[in-house]
Amino acid sequence: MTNDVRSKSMDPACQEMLRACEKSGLETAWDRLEKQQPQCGFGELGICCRNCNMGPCRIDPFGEGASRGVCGATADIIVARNLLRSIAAGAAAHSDHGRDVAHAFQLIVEGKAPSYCIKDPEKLDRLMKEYGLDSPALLAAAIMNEFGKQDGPIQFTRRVPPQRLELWKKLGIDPRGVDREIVECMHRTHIGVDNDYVNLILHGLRTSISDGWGGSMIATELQDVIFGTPKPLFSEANMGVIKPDQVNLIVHGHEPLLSEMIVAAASDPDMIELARNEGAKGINLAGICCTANELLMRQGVPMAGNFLSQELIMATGAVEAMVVDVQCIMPALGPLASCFHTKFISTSPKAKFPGATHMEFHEDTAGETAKEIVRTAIKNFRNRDPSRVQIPDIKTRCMAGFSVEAIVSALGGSLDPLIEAIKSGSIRGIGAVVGCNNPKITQDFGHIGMVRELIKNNVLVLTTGCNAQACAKAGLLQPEAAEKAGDGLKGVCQALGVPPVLHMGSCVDISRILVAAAALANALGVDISDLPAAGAAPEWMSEKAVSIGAYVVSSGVFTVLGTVPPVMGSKAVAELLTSGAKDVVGACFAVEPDPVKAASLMIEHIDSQRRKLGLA
Ligand code: XCC
Ligand code: SF4
Repeated sequence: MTNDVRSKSMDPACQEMLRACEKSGLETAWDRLEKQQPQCGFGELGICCRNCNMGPCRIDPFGEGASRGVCGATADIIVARNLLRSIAAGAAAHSDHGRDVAHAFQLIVEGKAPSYCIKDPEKLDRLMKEYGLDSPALLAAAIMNEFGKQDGPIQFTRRVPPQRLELWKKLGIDPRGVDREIVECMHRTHIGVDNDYVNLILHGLRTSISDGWGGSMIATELQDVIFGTPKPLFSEANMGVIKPDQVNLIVHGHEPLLSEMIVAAASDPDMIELARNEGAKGINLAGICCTANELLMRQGVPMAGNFLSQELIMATGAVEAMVVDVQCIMPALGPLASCFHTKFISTSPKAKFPGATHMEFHEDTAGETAKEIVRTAIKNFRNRDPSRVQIPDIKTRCMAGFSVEAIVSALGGSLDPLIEAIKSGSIRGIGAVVGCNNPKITQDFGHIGMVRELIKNNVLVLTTGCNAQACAKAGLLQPEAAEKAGDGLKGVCQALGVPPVLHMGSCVDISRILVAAAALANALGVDISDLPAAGAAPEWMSEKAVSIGAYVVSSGVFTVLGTVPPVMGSKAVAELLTSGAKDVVGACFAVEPDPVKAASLMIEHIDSQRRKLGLA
């Protein structure tokens, strides 16, 4: 059985909890994946269609049965349409998050969200200047307007190098507002509309750009304005951050609008007093998924784990409340919470769960709701059954907070030292490694295998999302991890006192990586596609990751995927994504489940880019 647990996760804390779950008969995602075997082959290949009620239709991948749906759609059409719908869903998730932040920003500016304030007025000024506006109210209105903009362009897309913008315009993929692009995805994939796979995919790229350089970037920028732009700081990661003698409140999901308020409420002296009266030593807050990343980056709140850790964290029996908002929250948490004293609390009107207590969160009453939630957790402390508590004593120190602004200031005020290090070859190139966990891959194995290989080969790694948490747990976010890097990268990291893997935030903060790439390309006078850089999502699973992959490639960055996307049922679409796209947007995808081989692909690409730039 030990072996089995090792094949599920390489995180020792998760392994311990997997064993505990097995012993007490608690079901996890890994068990459910097993029960799904064999998974639907048509679905895996992307060749089933339910877009109208003449169907469902499916194409025979062996060429012996049906080669067209009832309407005549081929595998190429069906695969491309399905891909477009995934991009639409992913872009919608990120951008709806961005919209919520923009809406909160508007309320703050209007004085209608008293629990919030503006923590980074300098960034606010920079944004007003970028928009050519002279008041926060006008900026708020202009940004709200971006989402539904009918004719484009959206302001932040103007951050790309001029070559890239020209290319997007030439291809007709310089996006309009993300809402319009998403609606058009749904329209085009309706029966009998767009049936040209190239045309479909081009619109997918356009939609994804309106996410990366639109909705997601708006989320990042305004979150920085409201909650502060991250600066380097230290914290801890993994389940050992859960404290046996305190009220443990775990925040999970994505939007800091809620979780920042909970941080504030949990440090309120009245609340701490209340916790003491209930027999606890204090209130302990920790995060999961991107909520964890957001709170770590700005507040140094420790991270309990990444996506596949969520059930195992609840299974420690030491969680008084798990508070969630949106995205990547398993509905399995409801039934699991009922096996313990844990209160599973949903907060978003958009996301309710069976077995959850709903405590709805609104900007104007945010502070009060947060206190109510914290109080609920505290009151639940007495219900904890100590005989059922098992907390793996495993945690790792980590350094985070690397916003672009923080990186520039660590470099002494400009990107020049980084450019020099790249030119001299001490830094061979940049690898952006991001994305989820997926039980189809041993948890964190894809992330860690790849990142270790990259830094060993002097590739500076930028990370966000669940990859960042995997790296944190594995000790790769400590300055001492420079020891594991090649000599060149090691020297640079040691001189600056930073780790070889820079944590840039949550998944919407991949926009920070885009901004950094654009700034580097602009400084070198080249396009993003000319940079010695590559991206990867070794364990991706969500539709958001599909949109991310699409906008990263559209921006000109070669990207390796560790789990196979459901496009293999169409040779034409697979070929377009893994090679043809290179001639269109100057970058393409590769699929490579082996993390070390995938890292080699990235390094090969970086080396060939270096040669093209005339660098040794
Ligand atoms: Fe979700 Fe953002 Fe994926 Fe992690 S990396 S599983 S999307 S939390 Ni975004
Ligand atoms: Fe079948 Fe075409 Fe309808 Fe899809 S749109 S379900 S392929 S008939």
